[in-house]
Amino acid sequence: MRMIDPELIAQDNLQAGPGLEADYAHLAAQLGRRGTQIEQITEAVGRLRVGLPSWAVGTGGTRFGRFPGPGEPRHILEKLEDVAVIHQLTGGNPSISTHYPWDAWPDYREVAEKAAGLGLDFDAVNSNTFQDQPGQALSYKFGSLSHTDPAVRQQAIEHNLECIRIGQELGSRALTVWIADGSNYPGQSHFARAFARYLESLKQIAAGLPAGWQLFIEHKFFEPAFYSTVLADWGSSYIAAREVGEPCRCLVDLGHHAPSVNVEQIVSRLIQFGKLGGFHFNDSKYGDDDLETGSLNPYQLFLVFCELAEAGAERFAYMIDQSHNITDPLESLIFSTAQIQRAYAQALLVDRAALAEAQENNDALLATQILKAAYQTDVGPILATARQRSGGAIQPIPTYRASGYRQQVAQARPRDQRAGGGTG
Ligand code: AFD
Ligand code: MN
Ligand code: MN
Repeated sequence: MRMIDPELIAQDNLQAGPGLEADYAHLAAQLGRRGTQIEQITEAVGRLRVGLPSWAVGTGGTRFGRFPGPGEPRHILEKLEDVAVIHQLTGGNPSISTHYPWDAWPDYREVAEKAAGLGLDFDAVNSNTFQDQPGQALSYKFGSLSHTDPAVRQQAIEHNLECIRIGQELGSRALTVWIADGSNYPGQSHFARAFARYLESLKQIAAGLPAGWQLFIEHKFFEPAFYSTVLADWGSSYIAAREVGEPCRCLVDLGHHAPSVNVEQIVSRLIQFGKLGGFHFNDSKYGDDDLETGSLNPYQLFLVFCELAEAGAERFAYMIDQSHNITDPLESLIFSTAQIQRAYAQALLVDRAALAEAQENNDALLATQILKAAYQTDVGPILATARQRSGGAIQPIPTYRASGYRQQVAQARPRDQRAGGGTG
């Protein structure tokens, strides 16, 4: 089933097609002179899968408030529809990452069937032990997997095992665990004991993973714990992934580092020692701002992709994790997907042999110029061509606006005040 009339996309593409063909041919000639075959880049961009989180299609918010937009999805089935719209336009977002209990549903076969009908599959399932749910026996106020009370830890472990069971029904192949555990005051928590308890819990979750599944752990240096967090940084994450063993890998959420931290070097380290699992993409100026990927620091994103492209980018899991507080979330996700594809295409343009030589010769300026030459190439025609070939739109945001989808769902989905979105 197609959410947007394919005829509308075809019509829009017909209009934009001739201009794109001319731009693509020009870029192909330009890259050819540099010894790069444009088709290889276009195909690689077309193969990149960028997962979308179920929580990003609703309006996000901050602890000061939330300003819901019209036609927000009220449950998982409607979230699937929104993701299908994005994928139809971009051709690059074939999977959705669900979060429990936010996406709880009485019959997961129905969810799986709906997704299959829309041409979507399921990315990692996410557990939630950072909020208390109505009727929950024990509170996570003072932590979950690292809690001092073994009964609370057990409850959190069981929730994660339940997420795995749901994921099996949906066809997911990974569980992502982000915990809010930490402390707000010096002395509140014993660093080593809390970390040991976390590791013990994580091992029990890993023991419940079906064959072929991965366990992704997501570090974050602050918030909602404002003095320390149990899994604060990539070092702790690496140690945890190593302790837990093969199925466990580190997930890098770009916003989970202090400003100015060299994230691309972290990515390199995790790749070098076999523990990079994947990404939560977003952008930030101050903290875990969850802004659109590439909206502030596109060069950092490019540098991250330089590390990935060298290692073979298709080995890792990519997802967007953003909070759209004042925009139409679908537009933000389309925009962000293109930013990710752009960074990847640019990274594939880096003249690796020349770079290696410059590095060997300690030619600092030449080395950095080689990166800039790739970064400053406008790869827009490659992205648009990859989209068009996948049945998507050459200009996805104008086509989305012209489709009237937002107006339709505003009618069809009367506002439910309880429905949330974003993670704040
Ligand atoms: C929070 C965390 C983290 C996580 C998300 C969903 O900061 O980014 O991925 O919740 O669990 O935003
Ligand atoms: Mn995240
Ligand atoms: Mn976050």
